[in-house]
Amino acid sequence: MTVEGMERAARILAGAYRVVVSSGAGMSKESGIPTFRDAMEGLWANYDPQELATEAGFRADPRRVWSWYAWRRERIAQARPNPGHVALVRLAEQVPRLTVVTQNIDGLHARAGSADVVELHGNIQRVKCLDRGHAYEGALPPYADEQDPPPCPRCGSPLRPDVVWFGEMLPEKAVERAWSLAERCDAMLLIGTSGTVWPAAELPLVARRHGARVIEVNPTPSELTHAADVFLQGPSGEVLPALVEAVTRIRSTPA
Ligand code: BV8
Repeated sequence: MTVEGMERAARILAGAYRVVVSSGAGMSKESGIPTFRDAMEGLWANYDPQELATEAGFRADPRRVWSWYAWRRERIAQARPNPGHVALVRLAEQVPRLTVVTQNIDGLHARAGSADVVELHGNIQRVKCLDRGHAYEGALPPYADEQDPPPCPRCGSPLRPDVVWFGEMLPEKAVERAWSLAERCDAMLLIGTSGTVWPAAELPLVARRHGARVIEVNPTPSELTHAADVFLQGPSGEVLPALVEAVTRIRSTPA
């Protein structure tokens, strides 16, 4: 990450009215949550997330998929927002409008204090039933630690995590809001995503097409780096605090 790159990125953000952050699993890596592309750890080393995170995978082996999510929920419960999440809360105090659009289901942006978060792929702390979509917010029903997916209290069909599985449509309202913000923003801050999962990967391309400047933060180039005006190479937990400090300095210096 060069000093010039950081300065350029800070100037873009300091001059922006509407900023959209688009975050992926890399944002939560420094909170101890493995990304999808990390070799799946321990118990899950030999399972493919793209097989488990599907309705077919759930119907084929409900206990295995329910346990995978219970294991992930447990890891997320022990995780804390990292300095990258906190830096985005600080950034929202520096720019007039900032919305976080995330592919992550861990809820860490909200837990860090981000007030305006769009969850494109749902949230692991919510469950819904397989047949009717009856949703249950917040603390899981008392049987959450059961091995098998519990029955929906209203219709009896198995409960499943309220997340978007591969092959499933994204929540309509989240898509509408995210794409409309991407079309209208002055700058998009793209953080910790490989850009391999669609349609979320399209967001920076939409923003760019509508004249926004795109800044990417990632330790390695992604499939979207070609669309970035500035690429800040490094972990978000280190880059974002430095970036927001530079934005704050520029915005507090009289023009
Ligand atoms: C759909 C919830 C309509 C579940 C997830 C074109 C258009 C539309 C669909 C498709 C399409 N092409 C293909 C598809 C199908 C599919 C898809 O994209 N497949 C991929 C694999 C090719 N898309 C879908 O199925 C979507 N549905 O479009 O519906 C439809 C319906 C039927 C048929 C066609 C279309 C639904 C996709 C949502 C799936 N659900 N999550 C769960 O979590 O269990 S996806 C899940 O994986 C995450 O949410 C996230 O989106 C994705 C992981 O990606 P990343 O976040 O980018 O993370 P990744 O591990 O890949 O990379 C980590 C990055 O972090 C790396 O770049 C790394 O360098 C960086 N990093 C590492 N350390 C750090 C760091 N960065 C910063 N700091 C660090 N310290």
